[in-house]
Amino acid sequence: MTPPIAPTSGAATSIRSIGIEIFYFMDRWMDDQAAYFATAKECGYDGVEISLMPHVLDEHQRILAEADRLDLAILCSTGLSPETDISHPDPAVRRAGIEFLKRCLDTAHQMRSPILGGVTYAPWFGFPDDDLQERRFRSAQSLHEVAIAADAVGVDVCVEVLNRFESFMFNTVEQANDYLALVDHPSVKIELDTFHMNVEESDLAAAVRNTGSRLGHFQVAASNRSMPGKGHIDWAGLAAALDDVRYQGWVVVETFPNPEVETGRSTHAFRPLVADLHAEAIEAESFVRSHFGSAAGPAGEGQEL
Ligand code: LER
Repeated sequence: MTPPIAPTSGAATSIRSIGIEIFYFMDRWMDDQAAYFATAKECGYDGVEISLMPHVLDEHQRILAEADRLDLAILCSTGLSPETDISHPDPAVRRAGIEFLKRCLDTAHQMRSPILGGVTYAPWFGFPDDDLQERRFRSAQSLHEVAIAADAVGVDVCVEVLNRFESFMFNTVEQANDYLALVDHPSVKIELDTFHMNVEESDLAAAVRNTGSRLGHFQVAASNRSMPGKGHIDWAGLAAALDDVRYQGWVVVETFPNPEVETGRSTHAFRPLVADLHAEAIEAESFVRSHFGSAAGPAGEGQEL
């Protein structure tokens, strides 16, 4: 599942794998994620990004077996609850969060995922009214301990940069770089998503370059969270920036397109973002593979992670 590294001489390209976040196909967060793997495979994807919610940890072997049956790779993400908030002032809550993330890392390792991505630093949509800088310090300190466990199992922890309406922790690459400096461990990387970047960054390609070798995961959606290829993002410019930072990880389509169901409603889709779920997943796979599926780069130089 690791994409090949460029050979050692001459102009070179390596292949990037293309995935889809499985919630795209799902109505409710608690539905069985594995039930949609066959559809993702039919749409042409190399892998599926899943969320390691607590009940998923308990049944990860069944989920992995279904992915293996379909020859699909798995990428793991997760999220924290108010009870597992690693930025919380109460050390017992932070401890619960650190132990939860360590369990997710073990599971990600067993599922052969190179990353544990998502909102791994505080609860998604959590906006506390106490000192936010203290929250950032505590979160980074907790994540340092998690990173040591990540290193031991060879999985990178990625922190997703979200827009201001979904997290306070960091909303730009510049802020995420500052947070990573506080964490101070090479097993923690940055996850970027073109939808969030479009809200917060002045120049998306420059933001990718500013992430550099810290880029650990890349998600794509249009500027208005319809499918990649629509909207006004400069896809060719982003592809060039990924090449410049020698990104060799996955490129994953992520959107929650249906306003009639829980996954869409809770991510603020109040109008349909796709007309035909299946057909647009196929179109997006082809668009993303043609733009991002191969990484041009100086020969012999893999990504420095
Ligand atoms: C939500 O906007 C999002 O981007 C997810 O990846 C959060 O887990």
